[in-house]
This record gives sequence, C-alpha cells and structure tokens, in this order.
Amino acid sequence: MVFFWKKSETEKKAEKGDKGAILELIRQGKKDKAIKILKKYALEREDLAEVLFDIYVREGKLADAYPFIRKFGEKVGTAKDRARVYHAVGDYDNAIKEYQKVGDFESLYAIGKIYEQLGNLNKALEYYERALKIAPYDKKEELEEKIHSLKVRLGLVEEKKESFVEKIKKGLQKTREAVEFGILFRGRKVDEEFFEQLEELLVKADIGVKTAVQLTEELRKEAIRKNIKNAEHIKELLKKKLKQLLKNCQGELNIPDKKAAVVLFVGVNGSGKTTTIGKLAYQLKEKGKKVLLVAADTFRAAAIEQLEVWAQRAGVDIVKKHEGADPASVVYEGVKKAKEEGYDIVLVDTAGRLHTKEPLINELRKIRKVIKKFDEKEPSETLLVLDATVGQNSIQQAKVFKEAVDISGIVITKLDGSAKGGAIVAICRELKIPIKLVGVGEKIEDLQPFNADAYVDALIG
Ligand SMILES: Nc1nc2c(ncn2[C@@H]2O[C@H](COP(=O)(O)OP(=O)(O)O)[C@@H](O)[C@H]2O)c(=O)[nH]1
Ligand SMILES: [Mg+2]
Repeated sequence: MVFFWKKSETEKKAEKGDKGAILELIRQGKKDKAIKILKKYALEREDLAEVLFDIYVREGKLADAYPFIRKFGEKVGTAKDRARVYHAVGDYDNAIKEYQKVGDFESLYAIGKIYEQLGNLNKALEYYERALKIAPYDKKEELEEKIHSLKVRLGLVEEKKESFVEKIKKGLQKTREAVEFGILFRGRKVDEEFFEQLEELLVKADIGVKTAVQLTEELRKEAIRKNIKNAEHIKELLKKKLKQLLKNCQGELNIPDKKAAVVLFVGVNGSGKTTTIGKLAYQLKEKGKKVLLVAADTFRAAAIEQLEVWAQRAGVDIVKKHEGADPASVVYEGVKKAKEEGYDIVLVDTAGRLHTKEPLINELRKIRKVIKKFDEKEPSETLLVLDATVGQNSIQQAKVFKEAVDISGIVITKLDGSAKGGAIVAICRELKIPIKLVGVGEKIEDLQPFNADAYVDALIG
C-alpha cells in the first residue's frame, strides 16, 4: 500500500484559525505547527492570543509573551503570569500593579526585589516585611537576611555581628558533616547498637578513645538505671556531661589593666600564631587599647612581613628587625618601646620549628627571661596556639612547649577547617590548660572566646 502525505482535517481547520482545531493539534503533540499558526492570528484575535500567551509563559519565553498583554491587557493570562512577563521585560510599574493584585508570598517578594532594584529601599523593605509574614518556612532565613541588609543600608540598624554560637556553629560545620550526631539521635531506639554507634561517632569526632569509651559506658549505665528509651534523652545527658568536662577548660584571657602587659604566643609553624595575633590586635585596638606587635619569628623574612601586614590591617604598631636577628633582642626592643611610649599590650610572635627542638626551647626560655627583666609578673599570658585540623596529635606538640615555658592558655585555630572538632575535649582532658580563644576563620573578626556550652551545642546539635 502506498501512503502519501496529506494534511489532516484538523490541520486544515487549524490553519484557518479554528481554535478548537489548534488546541487539538497541541494535544496531538504538534505544538510547533500550532505555534506557527497561532503566530499568524494571535495579534488580531484575543482568543488565540490567550493560547499563545500561555504557551510562551510556560516555556519561559516571557519577552515573547509581552506583545499580547500590550495589545489585550488583562484579557490574556492570569495576573501572576502578566506580572512575571512585565517583570521580565522591565515594565516595572505594570509588574508591581499585577503582583499587587495577586498578593501572595512570591508576588510580595518580587515587588520588594523590584523596588530594591529601582533603589527605592524604603518601599523594598515594606514589601519584604509583608512577604516575611506569609513566607514559607524554607524562605524565611533568606528573607530575614535581605531585610537586615536593607535596614543596614538605610541606617536603621547596625551591621549584625554573628553571635558566638553562630560563629562556632559555622566553625564546626565540617565536623558535624563528617560526624552525624544529628542522625544518630533522631528517633532512634536506645539499644546496644545505638551505644556502639555513639561510641564510634565520638571517636570519629576525635574526642579521644578513652573519653569516648568512658562517656558511652556512663551513658549506658544511666540509661539502664533510669530506664531511658528515648535517644533524644541520651543526647541531652551526653551534652551535659561534655559541658561539665569542658567547663574545667573554659578560660578567659587575662590581660591586666596596666601598661606594657605582655602576651607571648608559642606553637608550631603554621598553627596560626601570626594570624591570631593579628585578629587579637584588632579586637584590643577596637576596645581602645594601645597595642604593639613584636616580630620575634626572625627565621624567615616572610614571617616578619606577614606580621607587618596584620599590623597594618589592625592599625597597630610593630617592632621588627632584620631576618635572622636574635629573637630575644627583638623582644627586648619591643618591651622597652612599650614601657617608654605607654603601650598597653605587647603581643609577641615567635618561631616554632619543632625539628630544632632544643634550640627552640632555649630560644623561648631566653625570650621569657628578657620579658621578666622588665617586669617579673610578665608575661601576663603565654598562649599555646594549636591547629584543630591536627586533632589530638597536637597534644604531643603541646607537651614539647610545656617543657620550655609555662603555658597559661590555649588558642585553638582553624576550627572551621577541621573535621576533628571533638579534639578540644581530648586536649582539655589531657593538658588541663584553659582554652581561651578559638579561631573560626581567616578574617580579622574570626577569633572568639572559648565557651564550653556553645561549643557542645554546636558540636552535638
Ligand atoms: N581557616 C582558618 N585558617 C586559619 C585560622 N588561623 C590561621 N589560619 C591559616 O593558617 C595558616 C597559618 O597561619 P599563621 O598565622 O601563618 O601560622 P604561624 O606559622 O603559627 O604564624 C594561614 O594560612 C592562616 O590564614 C583559622 O582560624 N581558620
Ligand atoms: Mg607566623
């Protein structure tokens, strides 16, 4: 049998502009053909304009849909579709009018965005706030951010400083991603498998095997004694125990209210000494203190330059000498200058090459002696800087430094980059030295006092 191509009846009718036939073509999947016919008639015929308008909107070809509203106005499309088309082509007055008719969350949000784009921030704020009232849960945070940033731009509020918990939470994100306490505790039955997994996760978070085993055992016993069936309950008990443990290690930076107080920073290369000094200098300066930095890591020129950059950023002074200079002599110059010129605080940067252990220890002792020559009570603080990404291994490093100088406090840096955030618990238990500061990023404001409660809340959730 021979088939030869022949236009169907429907097609013929459609070509003459029969709406029913055109819709039939679309149903048959011949959309391109239908569009071609529609294009011919749509600007003349309202009923066909409606059809083509809808097709364009569904396909996201909003600019192509625009001529039909221009011609037929409200006769084509829904208010929301017309609003989107106006919005897309930049016909903002009309877009706002249509969005206002709809008044749902998306429309109010869209109006806010248009006003913001047009620079009418007050109006933008008004609409964002109206949208927030009916915002779906997953959009709330985004919108709150927008509202806040608008208020800042309008001078209505101060720039939001992230709270300590928020910062720590962000800092511990990597650990939380790697160690999913959240999943373990969610709606689980409290049985032996649960405790085994809990122990495993605690070990994974690097809180130390000994501590993990001990904590799990205590919880197991408590669960039996109190007949606890609910995993959430165990979670609260675990948090309480961790908080108790860490409370012993929560310390505050002790900077006496006198002239030329000295804070000495020690720690292995790359642990974050220089960065921490820069951040702290900035914070102290903000509090109105006159701060002096001392570049006693003279081993490499780059180390001196790096401290200089931080001094500039923080807007404080620095004492430095040439590469290879005797570190103790730089410290001497620094403390002398601080005494003579009325500086409040001296922050001393040092070198930390562990492979030269003996010289390192001698060097630190010599520096300490020089500081004591000026004032027997100084240094007010000797801070050991530990890198959180190293996890529990940093305990070994700490022991070397403890041999050389009395450590009065610990700074844990790079908490943001570490999946071993739990190591703080191990460090606390092993070293029994107060943790005073934590670094949660590379920016100047990313240094925080250590707070045991916030830390545990952020770690376990
Ligand atoms: N992500 C992150 N990086 C940090 C933090 N503290 C320091 N660093 C980075 O760690 C590296 C070594 O820091 P540095 O201060 O030079 O260490 P130093 O050798 O002990 O003086 C640098 O690249 C810093 O930017 C922190 O809290 N978070
Ligand atoms: Mg350094």
